Amino acid sequence: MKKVTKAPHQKKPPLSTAQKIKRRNFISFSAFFALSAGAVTGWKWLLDAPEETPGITAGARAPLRRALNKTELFFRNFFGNNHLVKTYPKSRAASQVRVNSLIGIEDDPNFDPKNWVLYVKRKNQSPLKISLEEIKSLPKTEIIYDFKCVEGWDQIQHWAGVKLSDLLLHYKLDEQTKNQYMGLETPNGEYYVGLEMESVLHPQTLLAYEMNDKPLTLAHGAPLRLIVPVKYGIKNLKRIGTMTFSNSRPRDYWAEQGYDYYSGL
Ligand SMILES: Nc1nc2c(c(=O)[nH]1)N[C@H]1C(S)=C(S)[C@@H](COP(=O)(O)O)O[C@H]1N2
Ligand SMILES: [Mo]
Repeated sequence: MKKVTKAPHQKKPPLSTAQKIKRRNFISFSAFFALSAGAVTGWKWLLDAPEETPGITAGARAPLRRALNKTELFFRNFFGNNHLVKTYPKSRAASQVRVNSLIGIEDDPNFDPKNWVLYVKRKNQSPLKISLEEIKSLPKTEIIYDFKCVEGWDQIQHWAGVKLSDLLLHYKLDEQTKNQYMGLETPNGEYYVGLEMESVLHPQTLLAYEMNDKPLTLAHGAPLRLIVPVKYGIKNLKRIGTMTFSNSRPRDYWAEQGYDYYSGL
């Protein structure tokens, strides 16, 4: 009789299905126990972690609070004043700038830009009257960005003027900026917009008196128009006559027609 000997190089027989299941179960359970141990250790670490100063954050554990703070910071940076609209080199700016609509401009034939002043209405005080010369004496800021209209067109445009926040600071209107909203209207009151203070104070928001390094044309809002890059065109009021402050939403021409009041980008 021949002796049957296993050759030393012979492969192990393949695992049966039952063996495979056993082995998988073993691996799964080992992993489960290892992860559980890790989770318990992590949980204990969290419980033993110092509490945040009570009263400020309702006693959340410091590591959790740190995560929350990071999240909040992310959203504030994203939606707040540190989120800047993309800008372009001057060479990209359109030379033929589109004129879109002229409500409050074409229907005011007696308007004389030479007699123009900006009226700033203040609670319990007489309105401030600011001339274009005074506005031009403040630091000039320019921006080249993609202007977007809700009607579906956009164009890279170049505007210059005074930062709205600079003007508010210069005329010591900080008390007024504690209000939630600013309202802006044409001198004849036929076009009007409302803006939340966050967009008003945004570092790219301008009161513009120049386009492509030249004084504004009447069709583009001379002598002074709003450029608020975080908003659609409808909020960029041309020919500003009056400025108001309030804690309730100021009237807004297109919001009254059913457009989004915020109209942000
Ligand atoms: N006074 C006034 N401002 C206005 C408008 C308007 O009709 N009247 N139209 C708005 C809209 S819808 C857009 S898209 C922009 C267009 O500005 P532009 O004509 O300089 O391109 O102005 C905004 N400001
Ligand atoms: Mo628009």
